[in-house]
Amino acid sequence: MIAKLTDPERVAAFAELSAWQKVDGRDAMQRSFRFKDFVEAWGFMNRVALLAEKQDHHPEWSNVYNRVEILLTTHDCKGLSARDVTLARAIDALVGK
Ligand code: HBI
Repeated sequence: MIAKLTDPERVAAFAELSAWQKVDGRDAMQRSFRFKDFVEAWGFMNRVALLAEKQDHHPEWSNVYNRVEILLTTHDCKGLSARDVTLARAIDALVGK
């Protein structure tokens, strides 16, 4: 069973991952992305999908044309865990933060 982030870990995570926001009513983190067009957005989603598979940790996400919304939380512990931080870091690296 993966552990939920402690409060200090959560504070540190949001400080580091400054492009990610808290989610009202959920122990989760979310980030919005906007790309040149749908093909760029789709390519990004494909790369995130491969990261998620490699990490065995999957986002809750949506796409409208050139926009992608990603929400990360860990189902197993019903909140934010180190897996979310790891995936968020990897996603940020795809877009150069
Ligand atoms: N993705 N976000 C998220 N949370 C999980 O708990 C999770 C997952 N992907 C796969 C996964 N767990 C597996 O370890 C099984 O628990 C399904």
